[in-house]
Amino acid sequence: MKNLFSKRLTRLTEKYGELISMPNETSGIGNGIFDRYKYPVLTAAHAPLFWRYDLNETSNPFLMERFGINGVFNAGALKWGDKYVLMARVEGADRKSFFAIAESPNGIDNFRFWGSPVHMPGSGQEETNIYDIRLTRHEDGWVYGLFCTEAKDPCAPPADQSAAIAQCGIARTKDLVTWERLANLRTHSPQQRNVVLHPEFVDGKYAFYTRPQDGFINAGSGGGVGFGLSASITDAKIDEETIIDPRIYHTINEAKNGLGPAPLRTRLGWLHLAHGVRNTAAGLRYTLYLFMTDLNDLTRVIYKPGGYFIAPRGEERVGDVSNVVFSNGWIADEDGTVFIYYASSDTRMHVATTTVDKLIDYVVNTPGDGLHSVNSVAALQQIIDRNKQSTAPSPEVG
Ligand code: M1P
Repeated sequence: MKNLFSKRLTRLTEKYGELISMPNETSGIGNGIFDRYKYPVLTAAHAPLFWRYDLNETSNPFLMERFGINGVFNAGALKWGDKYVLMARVEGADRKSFFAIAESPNGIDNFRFWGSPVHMPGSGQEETNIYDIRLTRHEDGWVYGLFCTEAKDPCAPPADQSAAIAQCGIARTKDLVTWERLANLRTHSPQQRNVVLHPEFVDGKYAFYTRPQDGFINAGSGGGVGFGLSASITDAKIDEETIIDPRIYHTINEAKNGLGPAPLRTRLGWLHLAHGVRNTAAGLRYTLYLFMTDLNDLTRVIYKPGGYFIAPRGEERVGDVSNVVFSNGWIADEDGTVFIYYASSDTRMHVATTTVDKLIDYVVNTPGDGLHSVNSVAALQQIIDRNKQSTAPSPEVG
């Protein structure tokens, strides 16, 4: 038995060490807008062995996994000193999610989880599950985490064991270890998910991006990404939500949408990353898109490229909830590099890299969605015609 335990432990330790120190590299030639990477940056297998296994031979002679991890995805992100930090949604085999922090020296590989998961205090209200944190370094000096807090719908009939209510939980920290839980956000919408705190005060108030929704899954009359102000953060309440990025028929976000991470301030405007959802015969398809709002009027969209920015590709398309990419974390470095952390199919985390300048070029110069095929053809023809007139040598332009 001793042989079995120690052999297995040696093998597990070797494999784990190889995984967490594996270098990452860009994959393919890319589209000029961003680079994808060959390997995911965080997976269930990155969870430390000392979380998953009882490493005592007496109590676990077969060295069995005692706490299964199902997925690591939908991570908030922050530069912390010189480290790239992800606050991931870790989902156990029991389907409960919790948060855990992993850090990397370079943002693209060698992510290692901190010793223990985050012990997020409760809100005093019924709370079954917490997930999808957005981290905001606010100008008031705190780091805030806004996340979805979910509980069983108390009005659901006993036969319905899946009806749930989603609300926005709020917590703040100075060290990413100790979190102070604040009251959940109150709005007039029956449910909220994908709520994000803006990093700056607006008219002396805390500004929130929201996603009002009628039901747990369906946005219903919740018309898209909303915006609202609250005088208080310790007891946040939004009286008026303005929809700034509506759902639109026959686009990538016709079923629903939601903001990703907190927006980045650029010289031209606030850069936003969001997810859009459409229905297909195979189920919902989640893609990521970008838009930019005015620096002074945060409710005014000034640029919005048509279509998606990142869509699930290759193995990203398959997982627990297939055909999904989702992002709630990005990091802009001082040299202008942007690390976009996105999850695929509610299973694993990836990184894509680009620069602020490239993203600005993308939002300004990519044709908007003309909403009809005829307009798409016109936009395409414009590019073809410009290329025909161009003096640059281009043998393929007929
Ligand atoms: O399963 C895809 C995503 O579904 C939800 O996002 P949304 O509220 O926009 O539909 C969330 O549960 C999210 O965690 C999940 O990745």
